[in-house]
Amino acid sequence: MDNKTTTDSGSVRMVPVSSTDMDRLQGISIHIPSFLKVGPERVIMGSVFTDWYSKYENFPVYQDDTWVVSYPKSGTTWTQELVWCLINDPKSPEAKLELKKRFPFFEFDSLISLDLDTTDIRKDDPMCPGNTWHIVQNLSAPRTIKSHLPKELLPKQIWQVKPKIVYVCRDPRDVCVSYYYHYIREHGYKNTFNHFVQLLLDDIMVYTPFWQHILNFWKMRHEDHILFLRYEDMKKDLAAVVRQVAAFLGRDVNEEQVSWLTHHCSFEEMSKNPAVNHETLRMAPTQEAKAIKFMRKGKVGDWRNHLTEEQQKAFKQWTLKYLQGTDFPYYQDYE
Ligand code: PAP
Repeated sequence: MDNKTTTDSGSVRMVPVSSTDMDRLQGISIHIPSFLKVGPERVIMGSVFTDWYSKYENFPVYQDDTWVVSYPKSGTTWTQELVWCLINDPKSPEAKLELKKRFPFFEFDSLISLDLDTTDIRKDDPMCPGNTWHIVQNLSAPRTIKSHLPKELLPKQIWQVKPKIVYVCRDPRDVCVSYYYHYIREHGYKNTFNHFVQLLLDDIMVYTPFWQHILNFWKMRHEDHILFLRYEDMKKDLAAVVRQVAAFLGRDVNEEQVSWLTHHCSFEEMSKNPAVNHETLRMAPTQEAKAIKFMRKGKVGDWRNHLTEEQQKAFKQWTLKYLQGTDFPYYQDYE
Protein backbone atom coordinates (compact mmCIF):
# COMPACT_ATOMS: atom_id res chain seq x y z
CA MET A 1 0.00 0.00 0.00
CA ASP A 2 1.22 3.44 -0.93
CA ASN A 3 2.57 5.13 2.22
CA LYS A 4 1.33 8.50 1.05
CA THR A 5 -2.23 7.32 1.35
CA THR A 6 -1.73 5.86 4.81
CA THR A 7 -3.01 8.08 7.60
CA ASP A 8 -1.98 6.94 11.06
CA SER A 9 -3.60 8.17 14.22
CA GLY A 10 -2.43 7.28 17.69
CA SER A 11 -0.77 3.88 17.49
CA VAL A 12 -3.00 2.52 14.76
CA ARG A 13 -2.46 2.30 11.04
CA MET A 14 -5.31 3.58 8.90
CA VAL A 15 -5.41 2.85 5.21
CA PRO A 16 -8.01 4.13 2.75
CA VAL A 17 -10.17 1.34 1.36
CA SER A 18 -9.22 0.20 -2.14
CA SER A 19 -10.76 2.05 -5.07
CA THR A 20 -12.88 -1.03 -5.83
CA ASP A 21 -14.27 -1.06 -2.29
CA MET A 22 -14.72 2.70 -2.40
CA ASP A 23 -16.80 2.33 -5.57
CA ARG A 24 -19.02 -0.15 -3.74
CA LEU A 25 -19.30 2.10 -0.70
CA GLN A 26 -19.95 5.23 -2.74
CA GLY A 27 -23.17 6.91 -1.67
CA ILE A 28 -24.05 4.51 1.17
CA SER A 29 -23.99 7.43 3.62
CA ILE A 30 -24.62 11.13 3.22
CA HIS A 31 -22.45 11.64 6.30
CA ILE A 32 -19.40 9.58 5.40
CA PRO A 33 -17.51 10.78 2.33
CA SER A 34 -14.80 8.10 2.37
CA PHE A 35 -13.73 5.05 4.32
CA LEU A 36 -10.68 3.60 6.03
CA LYS A 37 -9.42 0.21 7.06
CA VAL A 38 -8.19 0.60 10.60
CA GLY A 39 -5.70 -1.47 12.58
CA PRO A 40 -4.54 -5.06 12.06
CA GLU A 41 -8.09 -6.38 11.69
CA ARG A 42 -8.76 -3.75 9.04
CA VAL A 43 -11.92 -2.48 10.65
CA ILE A 44 -13.99 -0.30 8.31
CA MET A 45 -14.56 3.19 9.68
CA GLY A 46 -15.45 6.52 8.10
CA SER A 47 -12.56 8.82 7.31
CA VAL A 48 -13.52 11.21 10.15
CA PHE A 49 -12.32 8.49 12.53
CA THR A 50 -8.72 9.59 11.94
CA ASP A 51 -9.33 12.89 13.71
CA TRP A 52 -10.79 11.17 16.76
CA TYR A 53 -8.86 8.03 17.32
CA SER A 54 -5.91 9.47 19.22
CA LYS A 55 -8.44 10.85 21.74
CA TYR A 56 -10.35 7.58 21.93
CA GLU A 57 -7.22 5.53 22.33
CA ASN A 58 -6.07 7.51 25.36
CA PHE A 59 -9.47 8.03 26.92
CA PRO A 60 -9.22 7.53 30.71
CA VAL A 61 -11.14 4.50 31.92
CA TYR A 62 -12.34 3.97 35.50
CA GLN A 63 -13.01 0.85 37.48
CA ASP A 64 -16.62 1.84 38.14
CA ASP A 65 -17.44 2.49 34.46
CA THR A 66 -19.88 0.20 32.72
CA TRP A 67 -19.52 -0.19 28.97
CA VAL A 68 -22.10 -1.70 26.64
CA VAL A 69 -20.35 -2.90 23.51
CA SER A 70 -21.80 -4.51 20.40
CA TYR A 71 -21.79 -4.71 16.65
CA PRO A 72 -24.44 -2.18 15.47
CA LYS A 73 -28.12 -3.17 15.58
CA SER A 74 -27.58 -6.05 18.00
CA GLY A 75 -29.77 -4.83 20.85
CA THR A 76 -27.44 -2.15 22.21
CA THR A 77 -30.14 0.36 23.18
CA TRP A 78 -32.15 -2.37 24.87
CA THR A 79 -29.11 -3.50 26.88
CA GLN A 80 -28.16 0.09 27.72
CA GLU A 81 -31.54 0.90 29.21
CA LEU A 82 -31.50 -2.27 31.27
CA VAL A 83 -27.95 -1.65 32.53
CA TRP A 84 -28.68 2.00 33.31
CA CYS A 85 -31.80 1.10 35.29
CA LEU A 86 -29.86 -1.46 37.31
CA ILE A 87 -27.09 0.97 38.18
CA ASN A 88 -29.31 4.00 38.79
CA ASP A 89 -32.77 4.64 40.13
CA PRO A 90 -35.08 3.98 37.16
CA LYS A 91 -37.80 6.03 38.80
CA SER A 92 -35.60 9.13 39.25
CA PRO A 93 -36.01 12.23 37.03
CA GLU A 94 -32.66 11.37 35.35
CA ALA A 95 -34.24 8.24 33.88
CA LYS A 96 -36.34 10.54 31.72
CA LEU A 97 -33.23 12.12 30.19
CA GLU A 98 -32.45 10.93 26.70
CA LEU A 99 -30.31 7.80 26.73
CA LYS A 100 -27.76 9.45 24.47
CA LYS A 101 -27.04 11.88 27.33
CA ARG A 102 -26.96 9.48 30.28
CA PHE A 103 -25.37 6.61 28.30
CA PRO A 104 -23.56 8.33 25.42
CA PHE A 105 -22.29 6.71 22.26
CA PHE A 106 -18.52 6.93 22.73
CA GLU A 107 -17.36 7.31 19.11
CA PHE A 108 -20.47 8.96 17.68
CA ASP A 109 -18.60 12.05 16.57
CA SER A 110 -16.28 9.98 14.44
CA LEU A 111 -19.20 8.72 12.39
CA ILE A 112 -20.41 12.05 11.12
CA SER A 113 -18.55 14.58 9.06
CA LEU A 114 -18.05 17.95 10.69
CA ASP A 115 -19.91 19.66 7.87
CA LEU A 116 -23.16 17.85 8.75
CA ASP A 117 -26.07 20.22 8.15
CA THR A 118 -27.23 20.93 11.68
CA THR A 119 -29.89 23.48 10.82
CA ASP A 120 -32.66 21.19 12.03
CA ILE A 121 -30.82 19.92 15.08
CA ARG A 122 -30.94 21.56 18.51
CA LYS A 123 -27.50 22.97 19.25
CA ASP A 124 -27.31 21.05 22.53
CA ASP A 125 -28.32 17.78 20.89
CA PRO A 126 -25.69 15.03 21.07
CA MET A 127 -26.07 14.72 17.30
CA CYS A 128 -24.39 18.09 16.76
CA PRO A 129 -20.74 17.36 15.94
CA GLY A 130 -18.54 17.46 19.02
CA ASN A 131 -21.39 17.35 21.53
CA THR A 132 -21.25 13.64 22.24
CA TRP A 133 -17.55 13.82 22.99
CA HIS A 134 -18.26 16.68 25.37
CA ILE A 135 -20.94 14.59 27.11
CA VAL A 136 -18.65 11.56 27.33
CA GLN A 137 -15.86 13.61 28.86
CA ASN A 138 -18.13 15.22 31.42
CA LEU A 139 -20.01 12.15 32.61
CA SER A 140 -20.09 11.78 36.35
CA ALA A 141 -19.31 8.49 38.06
CA PRO A 142 -20.41 5.79 37.79
CA ARG A 143 -20.22 6.32 34.03
CA THR A 144 -22.21 4.31 31.51
CA ILE A 145 -20.84 4.35 27.95
CA LYS A 146 -21.95 2.70 24.70
CA SER A 147 -19.55 1.71 21.94
CA HIS A 148 -19.64 -0.29 18.73
CA LEU A 149 -15.87 -0.30 18.50
CA PRO A 150 -14.28 -3.72 18.20
CA LYS A 151 -11.99 -4.92 20.95
CA GLU A 152 -8.80 -3.66 19.33
CA LEU A 153 -10.05 -0.07 18.95
CA LEU A 154 -11.55 0.45 22.40
CA PRO A 155 -9.50 2.69 24.74
CA LYS A 156 -6.28 0.97 25.74
CA GLN A 157 -6.97 1.50 29.46
CA ILE A 158 -10.02 -0.75 29.28
CA TRP A 159 -7.76 -3.77 29.22
CA GLN A 160 -5.73 -2.62 32.24
CA VAL A 161 -8.49 -1.12 34.39
CA LYS A 162 -11.04 -3.80 33.43
CA PRO A 163 -14.34 -1.99 34.02
CA LYS A 164 -17.49 -4.03 33.53
CA ILE A 165 -18.33 -4.64 29.87
CA VAL A 166 -21.68 -6.00 28.76
CA TYR A 167 -21.35 -7.29 25.20
CA VAL A 168 -24.46 -8.14 23.22
CA CYS A 169 -24.64 -10.00 19.91
CA ARG A 170 -27.46 -10.87 17.50
CA ASP A 171 -28.09 -13.18 14.56
CA PRO A 172 -26.19 -11.53 11.68
CA ARG A 173 -29.15 -12.02 9.35
CA ASP A 174 -31.34 -9.89 11.63
CA VAL A 175 -28.47 -7.46 12.17
CA CYS A 176 -28.23 -7.10 8.41
CA VAL A 177 -31.92 -6.28 8.00
CA SER A 178 -31.93 -3.86 10.92
CA TYR A 179 -28.67 -2.22 9.74
CA TYR A 180 -30.08 -1.81 6.23
CA TYR A 181 -33.09 0.13 7.54
CA HIS A 182 -30.77 2.05 9.86
CA TYR A 183 -28.70 3.14 6.88
CA ILE A 184 -31.78 4.33 5.03
CA ARG A 185 -33.02 6.15 8.11
CA GLU A 186 -29.79 7.72 9.33
CA HIS A 187 -27.51 7.77 6.31
CA GLY A 188 -29.85 8.23 3.36
CA TYR A 189 -28.82 4.87 1.88
CA LYS A 190 -30.39 4.48 -1.55
CA ASN A 191 -28.87 1.34 -3.04
CA THR A 192 -30.56 -2.08 -2.99
CA PHE A 193 -30.95 -4.51 -0.10
CA ASN A 194 -28.84 -7.01 -2.02
CA HIS A 195 -26.03 -4.48 -2.35
CA PHE A 196 -26.17 -3.97 1.41
CA VAL A 197 -26.07 -7.74 2.07
CA GLN A 198 -22.98 -8.08 -0.08
CA LEU A 199 -21.21 -5.22 1.73
CA LEU A 200 -21.79 -6.95 5.05
CA LEU A 201 -20.77 -10.38 3.78
CA ASP A 202 -17.63 -8.95 2.20
CA ASP A 203 -16.78 -7.26 5.51
CA ILE A 204 -16.63 -3.80 4.01
CA MET A 205 -19.55 -2.39 5.93
CA VAL A 206 -18.83 0.04 8.77
CA TYR A 207 -17.52 -1.74 11.93
CA THR A 208 -16.86 -5.00 10.06
CA PRO A 209 -15.25 -7.53 10.12
CA PHE A 210 -18.44 -8.80 11.74
CA TRP A 211 -17.38 -12.17 13.13
CA GLN A 212 -14.10 -10.96 14.61
CA HIS A 213 -16.13 -8.35 16.50
CA ILE A 214 -18.20 -11.06 18.18
CA LEU A 215 -15.57 -13.75 18.50
CA ASN A 216 -13.06 -11.48 20.24
CA PHE A 217 -15.57 -10.91 23.05
CA TRP A 218 -16.81 -14.49 23.01
CA LYS A 219 -13.24 -15.60 23.76
CA MET A 220 -13.19 -13.30 26.81
CA ARG A 221 -16.66 -14.27 28.06
CA HIS A 222 -15.36 -16.08 31.15
CA GLU A 223 -13.44 -13.05 32.40
CA ASP A 224 -14.98 -11.52 35.51
CA HIS A 225 -15.47 -8.09 33.97
CA ILE A 226 -17.19 -9.33 30.81
CA LEU A 227 -20.78 -10.43 30.36
CA PHE A 228 -21.71 -11.87 26.98
CA LEU A 229 -25.40 -11.60 26.05
CA ARG A 230 -27.48 -12.53 23.05
CA TYR A 231 -30.46 -10.60 21.68
CA GLU A 232 -32.33 -13.86 21.16
CA ASP A 233 -31.96 -14.84 24.84
CA MET A 234 -33.30 -11.43 25.85
CA LYS A 235 -36.31 -11.99 23.61
CA LYS A 236 -36.84 -15.50 24.96
CA ASP A 237 -36.67 -14.72 28.67
CA LEU A 238 -35.95 -11.11 29.54
CA ALA A 239 -36.57 -11.66 33.25
CA ALA A 240 -33.76 -14.25 33.33
CA VAL A 241 -31.42 -11.81 31.58
CA VAL A 242 -32.41 -9.04 34.01
CA ARG A 243 -31.35 -11.31 36.90
CA GLN A 244 -28.15 -12.27 35.07
CA VAL A 245 -27.16 -8.66 34.36
CA ALA A 246 -28.05 -7.61 37.92
CA ALA A 247 -25.83 -10.35 39.33
CA PHE A 248 -23.00 -9.33 37.00
CA LEU A 249 -23.30 -5.70 38.08
CA GLY A 250 -23.49 -6.73 41.73
CA ARG A 251 -27.02 -5.37 42.24
CA ASP A 252 -29.60 -7.07 44.39
CA VAL A 253 -32.98 -7.14 42.73
CA ASN A 254 -36.16 -8.64 44.12
CA GLU A 255 -38.80 -10.25 41.96
CA GLU A 256 -40.93 -7.13 41.98
CA GLN A 257 -38.02 -5.14 40.52
CA VAL A 258 -37.31 -7.85 37.97
CA SER A 259 -40.89 -7.73 36.86
CA TRP A 260 -40.89 -3.89 36.72
CA LEU A 261 -37.69 -3.87 34.65
CA THR A 262 -38.92 -6.58 32.33
CA HIS A 263 -41.99 -4.50 31.60
CA HIS A 264 -40.05 -1.22 31.33
CA CYS A 265 -37.58 -2.75 28.87
CA SER A 266 -40.16 -4.54 26.72
CA PHE A 267 -40.24 -3.51 23.08
CA GLU A 268 -43.71 -2.03 23.51
CA GLU A 269 -42.69 0.15 26.46
CA MET A 270 -39.36 1.23 24.98
CA SER A 271 -41.05 2.10 21.67
CA LYS A 272 -43.21 4.68 23.38
CA ASN A 273 -40.56 5.97 25.78
CA PRO A 274 -39.12 9.17 24.24
CA ALA A 275 -35.99 8.84 26.39
CA VAL A 276 -34.96 5.67 24.57
CA ASN A 277 -36.86 5.38 21.30
CA HIS A 278 -34.46 7.69 19.42
CA GLU A 279 -37.31 9.39 17.61
CA THR A 280 -35.26 12.59 17.49
CA LEU A 281 -32.34 10.75 15.92
CA ARG A 282 -33.11 10.80 12.21
CA MET A 283 -30.32 12.16 10.16
CA ALA A 284 -31.40 11.56 6.58
CA PRO A 285 -33.83 14.09 5.12
CA THR A 286 -35.61 11.63 2.81
CA GLN A 287 -39.16 10.32 2.60
CA GLU A 288 -37.92 6.75 3.03
CA ALA A 289 -36.08 7.74 6.22
CA LYS A 290 -39.18 9.35 7.67
CA ALA A 291 -41.13 6.12 7.33
CA ILE A 292 -38.69 4.09 9.45
CA LYS A 293 -38.72 4.04 13.22
CA PHE A 294 -35.60 3.28 15.28
CA MET A 295 -37.76 0.88 17.30
CA ARG A 296 -38.65 -0.86 14.08
CA LYS A 297 -39.83 -4.44 14.71
CA GLY A 298 -37.80 -5.77 17.60
CA LYS A 299 -38.18 -9.39 16.50
CA VAL A 300 -36.09 -12.49 16.07
CA GLY A 301 -36.12 -13.83 12.50
CA ASP A 302 -37.26 -10.79 10.51
CA TRP A 303 -34.58 -11.90 8.05
CA ARG A 304 -37.08 -14.51 6.84
CA ASN A 305 -39.10 -11.65 5.35
CA HIS A 306 -36.10 -10.20 3.55
CA LEU A 307 -33.43 -12.70 2.52
CA THR A 308 -33.76 -14.60 -0.75
CA GLU A 309 -32.70 -18.25 -0.80
CA GLU A 310 -29.49 -17.24 -2.47
CA GLN A 311 -28.73 -14.63 0.17
CA GLN A 312 -29.47 -17.20 2.89
CA LYS A 313 -26.96 -19.56 1.29
CA ALA A 314 -24.39 -16.79 1.15
CA PHE A 315 -24.95 -16.06 4.86
CA LYS A 316 -24.55 -19.74 5.65
CA GLN A 317 -21.24 -20.05 3.80
CA TRP A 318 -19.93 -16.88 5.39
CA THR A 319 -21.01 -17.92 8.89
CA LEU A 320 -19.55 -21.41 8.60
CA LYS A 321 -16.30 -20.06 7.19
CA TYR A 322 -15.77 -17.79 10.19
CA LEU A 323 -17.08 -20.16 12.84
CA GLN A 324 -15.14 -23.18 11.70
CA GLY A 325 -12.74 -24.24 14.45
CA THR A 326 -14.36 -21.97 17.05
CA ASP A 327 -16.59 -23.02 19.94
CA PHE A 328 -19.20 -20.35 19.15
CA PRO A 329 -22.40 -22.40 18.99
CA TYR A 330 -25.02 -19.97 17.66
CA TYR A 331 -26.51 -18.88 14.35
CA GLN A 332 -25.59 -22.05 12.52
CA ASP A 333 -29.10 -23.46 12.49
CA TYR A 334 -29.39 -23.24 8.73
CA GLU A 335 -31.74 -25.82 7.34
P1 PAP B 1 -27.73 0.83 17.35
O1 PAP B 1 -26.64 0.04 16.74
O2 PAP B 1 -28.22 1.94 16.45
O3 PAP B 1 -27.40 1.26 18.74
P2 PAP B 1 -29.32 -1.24 18.51
O4 PAP B 1 -29.96 -0.63 19.68
O5 PAP B 1 -28.15 -2.12 18.72
O6 PAP B 1 -29.01 -0.13 17.43
O7 PAP B 1 -30.37 -2.15 17.73
C1 PAP B 1 -31.63 -1.67 17.33
C2 PAP B 1 -32.49 -2.90 17.18
O8 PAP B 1 -32.88 -3.36 18.50
C3 PAP B 1 -33.78 -2.62 16.42
O9 PAP B 1 -34.09 -3.84 15.76
P3 PAP B 1 -35.03 -3.96 14.49
O10 PAP B 1 -34.53 -2.98 13.48
O11 PAP B 1 -34.88 -5.38 14.03
O12 PAP B 1 -36.40 -3.67 14.96
C4 PAP B 1 -34.73 -2.32 17.58
O13 PAP B 1 -36.08 -2.45 17.24
C5 PAP B 1 -34.28 -3.40 18.57
N1 PAP B 1 -34.73 -3.12 19.93
C6 PAP B 1 -34.57 -2.01 20.65
N2 PAP B 1 -35.17 -2.12 21.85
C7 PAP B 1 -35.73 -3.35 21.88
C8 PAP B 1 -36.51 -4.06 22.84
N3 PAP B 1 -36.85 -3.53 24.00
N4 PAP B 1 -36.92 -5.32 22.53
C9 PAP B 1 -36.58 -5.88 21.33
N5 PAP B 1 -35.86 -5.25 20.39
C10 PAP B 1 -35.43 -4.00 20.65
